[in-house]
Amino acid sequence: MAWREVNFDGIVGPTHNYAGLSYGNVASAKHKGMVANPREGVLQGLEKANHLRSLGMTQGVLPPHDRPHLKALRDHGFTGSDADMLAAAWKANPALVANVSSSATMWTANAATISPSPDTVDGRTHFTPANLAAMYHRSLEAPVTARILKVMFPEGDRFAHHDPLVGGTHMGDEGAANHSRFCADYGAEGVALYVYGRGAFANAADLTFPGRQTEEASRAIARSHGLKDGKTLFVRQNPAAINAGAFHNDVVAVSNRNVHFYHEQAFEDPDQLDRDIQAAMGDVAMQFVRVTADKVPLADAVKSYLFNSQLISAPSREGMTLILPTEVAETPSTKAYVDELIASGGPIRHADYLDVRQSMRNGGGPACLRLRVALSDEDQAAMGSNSILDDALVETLRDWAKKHYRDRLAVEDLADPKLMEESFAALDELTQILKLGSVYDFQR
Ligand code: SUG
Repeated sequence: MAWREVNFDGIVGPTHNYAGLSYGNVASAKHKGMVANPREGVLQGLEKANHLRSLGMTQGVLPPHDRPHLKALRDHGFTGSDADMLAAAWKANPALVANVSSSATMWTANAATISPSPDTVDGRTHFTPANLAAMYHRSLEAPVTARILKVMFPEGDRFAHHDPLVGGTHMGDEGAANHSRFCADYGAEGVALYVYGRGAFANAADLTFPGRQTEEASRAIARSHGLKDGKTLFVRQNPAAINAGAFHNDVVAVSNRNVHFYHEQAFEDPDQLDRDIQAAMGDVAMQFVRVTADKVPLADAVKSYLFNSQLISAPSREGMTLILPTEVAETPSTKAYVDELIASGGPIRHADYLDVRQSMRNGGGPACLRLRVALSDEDQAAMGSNSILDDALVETLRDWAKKHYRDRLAVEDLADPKLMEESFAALDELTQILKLGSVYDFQR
């Protein structure tokens, strides 16, 4: 039985904009008010996904969500037609409209936490959509994410779905962005590392920015997924990293199979963590690629998103490949580091730089844009929907994006009822292309 890691990239939505909504995410704050180009954003994302496919990876997509999210406006007491509600909400509270219009669902590393079947006691792959409780605009995502995942991975003897955690920010959960899985191969039993920002009931006085993920949330997910004894680790993110703008652990660390690539300031005691991971892995030798601050200062890591790269085992290449944002090539310390890393003959042999600037300006690099799922041939055959890319689907999605997306979107445009109509028309067509059924509220 063959196994692979499938990356499901979030398609950038038609309302992609820069409203500066995420406190603690320095890129989002820095680009607040800038004019966005949703069409360029969606095409950059598809280009990245297609690049992975060209390397022999199996590549899927996840759709954007319905924005503006009219259900949220109704929950705020707005009534009448869709256009009436949008107009009244914009008049009453433009920031609310910006929040319910965000295209943040593109960052699918935050969609869910997934434990593949080799790691679970019942031998099923478990999914928990992230509640994203820390940020209002993202807290709207979980119900639709849950519906989409259930269509793509039907509940049954292969796939098991859990409800998003309840408990508000005390049980704040940001999904796979704070979860790493180490293994010899994707189909072998793995070790899950959960990284949290704070304890749910502790006073994290050392944080200036929000610690979005709590330890209790991480432990609840590991428990409900039925992970095997001795195969889970929980560690706190270094508060210095959060305060420097690493609002998710995947801004300072990334893993693939037996390789952990991370900044030395990602964790308070990296030596201890290396030992703990190695002990849990048993006979499988880990390779730790620790980047020191004298080579790459933490600020450069956060600015360039060096660690928000995708670390992949491409079937067409010897050794692992880093899929990096072009910002890494433009930052002298990170460019020099990557050149040295590739020349060193270690496990990471290739560096591919891709332009995902539309997403990067909101703090979303290559790794934020994808949700990883380890799947066997049989798992893949059991999937629902038409969400795995082939030549035809890539072409269809490019044409679809060019037909529906604007090339200019300022925050004020979010008040435009025509944008809402365009967005819903695009998404309605997309659910047909991806064979997802009626997953959006406006279709129900
Ligand atoms: O949650 N940005 C996202 C970026 C998520 C990146 N994901 C990972 N690191 N895995 C966030 O902060 C900004 C939206 C705005 O400002 O309009 C935003 O939501």
